[in-house]
Amino acid sequence: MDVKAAVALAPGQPLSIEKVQLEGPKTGEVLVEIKATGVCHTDAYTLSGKDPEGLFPAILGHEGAGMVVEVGAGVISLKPGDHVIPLYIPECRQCEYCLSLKTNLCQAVRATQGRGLMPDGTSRFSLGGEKLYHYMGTSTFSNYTVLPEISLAKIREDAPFDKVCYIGCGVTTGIGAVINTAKVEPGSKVIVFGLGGIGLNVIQGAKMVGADMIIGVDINPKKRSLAEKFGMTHFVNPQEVVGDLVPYLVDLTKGGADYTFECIGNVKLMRQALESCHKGWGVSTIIGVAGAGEEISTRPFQLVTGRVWKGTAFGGARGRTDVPKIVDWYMDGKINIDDLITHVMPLEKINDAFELMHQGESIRSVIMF
Ligand code: NAD
Ligand code: AHE
Ligand code: ZN
Repeated sequence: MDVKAAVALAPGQPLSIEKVQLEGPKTGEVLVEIKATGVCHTDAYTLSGKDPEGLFPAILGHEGAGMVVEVGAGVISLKPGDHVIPLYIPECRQCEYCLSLKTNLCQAVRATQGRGLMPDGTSRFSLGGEKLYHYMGTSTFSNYTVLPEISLAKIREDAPFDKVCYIGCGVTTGIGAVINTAKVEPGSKVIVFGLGGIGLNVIQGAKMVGADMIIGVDINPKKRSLAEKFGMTHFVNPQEVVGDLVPYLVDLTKGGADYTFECIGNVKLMRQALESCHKGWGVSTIIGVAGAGEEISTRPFQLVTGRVWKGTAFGGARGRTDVPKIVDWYMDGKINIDDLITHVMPLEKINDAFELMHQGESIRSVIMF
């Protein structure tokens, strides 16, 4: 079938709106009509050419919501009409990783997904006869896409697509990092580096679990008021700090934070986030994605003296199990998504969403099909 998609033809170039050809679902696959998709910083990262797994031409997008149109042979958990959120980390419930219950990093389709292909090693998308790569197993910048059954979370039908699409990445990543990965306790002191679409959800999660002090660090002062609305108690602009940021934060927290989160993708700030942690027990969680070839460093003494460095993908969430619950939280008013969606636009305007992100003007832009 012909579908409408924003195609990343080459790194660093604007997306191109094209009529693309999409093959139907094969065994174990599902055709989904995407109703809405968020634009995450990771899409911009891959488009920039800094992602070692970035392939071109491709259809990016990994923060969608939509409806099942058709299922391939052998699909048992979904049927046409079901509402779904695509998962860039699937949950097969059968692989060594899923069965370990120690990680959410299901590996069932990871190898082919990382090569921009469906599990059988082929692509369903093409443009004028030329193969297009899938992206993160989701390719939500298309009004129709094909995914493995295990890469779809079935959600309730009264949840609005234009809001819950954000649960497909940013909301779950931020809140999940607090609850599943760091396991922040009530009364904690927390520092969040980066107050964008992820960092504000970390703040929302920290507030939910009862953190006392929630410090937000960002070079953009325009992020302050929304962060305060979500529970930030102190704002620090590194450009206004006299001297080094780390001793300033250690002083502000009277010895260091119990938990810090890096939500930018900057390896220098990852180090500062670790070193702002409390001696003996502080835990720093890396969420931000750094460019190809970049490395983190610190003095090993930071770890010897009890600080812990962690990382998280999709907030440690097991998608098919946890995403429907997070949709319920939203529908029950336990979490705020609406105030984080600052811009809504049609697919034709998707390059504006990237521009707004780069200008620091948006938290989340949502594309509605
Ligand atoms: P965003 O662009 O919305 O937010 C980034 C924020 O960082 C902005 O507010 C910006 O002003 C701030 N910032 C930039 N440079 C800074 C500096 N030097 N000091 C302080 N603040 C600075 O991005 P986002 O969508 O929130 O994504 C954040 C990061 O998280 C990205 O690297 C993204 O790829 C990554 N991410 C990771 C996961 C995961 O599963 N690990 C999931 C989603 C996103
Ligand atoms: N492809 C990159 C890494 C990108 C990355 O870290 N992706 C995160 C999700 S970011 C969502 O906005 C993730 O889930 N990683 C786990 C995985 O298996 O991909 C690289 O460096 O190669
Ligand atoms: Zn994302």
